[in-house]
Amino acid sequence: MDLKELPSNVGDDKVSEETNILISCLPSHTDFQGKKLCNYQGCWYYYNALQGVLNFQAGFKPQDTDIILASYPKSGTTWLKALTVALMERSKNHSFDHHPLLSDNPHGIVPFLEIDVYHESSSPNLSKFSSLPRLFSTHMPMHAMHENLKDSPCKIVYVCRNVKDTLISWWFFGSAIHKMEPNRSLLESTFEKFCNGTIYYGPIWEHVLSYWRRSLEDPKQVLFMRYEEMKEEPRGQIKRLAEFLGCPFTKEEEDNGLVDEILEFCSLRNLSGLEVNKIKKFNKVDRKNFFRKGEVGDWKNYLTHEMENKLDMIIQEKLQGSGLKF
Ligand code: PAP
Repeated sequence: MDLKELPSNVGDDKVSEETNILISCLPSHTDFQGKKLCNYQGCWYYYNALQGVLNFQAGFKPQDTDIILASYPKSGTTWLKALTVALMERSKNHSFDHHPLLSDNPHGIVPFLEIDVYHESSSPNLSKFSSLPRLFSTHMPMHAMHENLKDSPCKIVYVCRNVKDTLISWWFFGSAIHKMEPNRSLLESTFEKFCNGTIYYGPIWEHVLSYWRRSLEDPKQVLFMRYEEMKEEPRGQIKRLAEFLGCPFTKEEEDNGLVDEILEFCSLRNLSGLEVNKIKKFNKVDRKNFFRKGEVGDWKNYLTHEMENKLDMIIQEKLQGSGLKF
């Protein structure tokens, strides 16, 4: 497939001379289509994404009120973004009639630091983030942001998802953006790469653990959320999110049913049905591809027992002693 049709972070045409020199010293790998990845600070990036990470690390200065929504890809990012936007906007948009989520995709409203904002420059124009708090997102692991954030009280919300469902979601998404049928051969290669960690933003265990540990060290800075808990008890989880963000629901809002209204507005069914999420592209990806089934346990329909056992063993080994379980 022509690289021009793929998201630009997947390519290698935005890389500076200096970054090329760095890359030549880093461990490297290729994905199933031969696109190049390199390992920087323990995480695998496509070359353009690495350039974005380096630009971010060189230029990002947090403000105290910044909010960063973080995730491993396919873990519930779109949902978390929509919920956060709806929570922050609720004082302005009581009726949901002129809501920002009606005119843009959650990814357009809450851009990725390394993939969008700092993609091409370490000093981007941040004027569109003039209203506070500034809302950003990232798929970088926590340690990639450590130096930039170490003296900042800014808040980070991390959403984590069952590894097996994340893998299946990734397989479907990867197939869709490459305009392929989600076939077994691609599932098997995605599975292998998940297992050995050589996948974009992988290894997933290091990613999740980086935020898990930080959330234990400083629960005021990092809120660790789980996709499965958001599905199981959405009301409790959205209230937890609102409290962490410093905008808890008032009794009046609760009595007026606002919690349920926001949940319904941000539901997969509602968001995927909005015209704005059906027609346009985000970073060359059809917006509709960010919405699929949104189920817990969909992996059972696709992974063999052998795959399940292998992943379980790896998960157990990697998370041992961390207190985190899947
Ligand atoms: P991204 O990393 O590319 O942004 P992300 O949003 O993290 O993707 O994950 C996509 C998954 O979230 C999809 O899961 P599935 O493939 O298992 O179905 C998608 O369906 C699901 N998702 C998107 N929006 C919502 C939502 N509003 N509620 C619940 N799940 C959602």
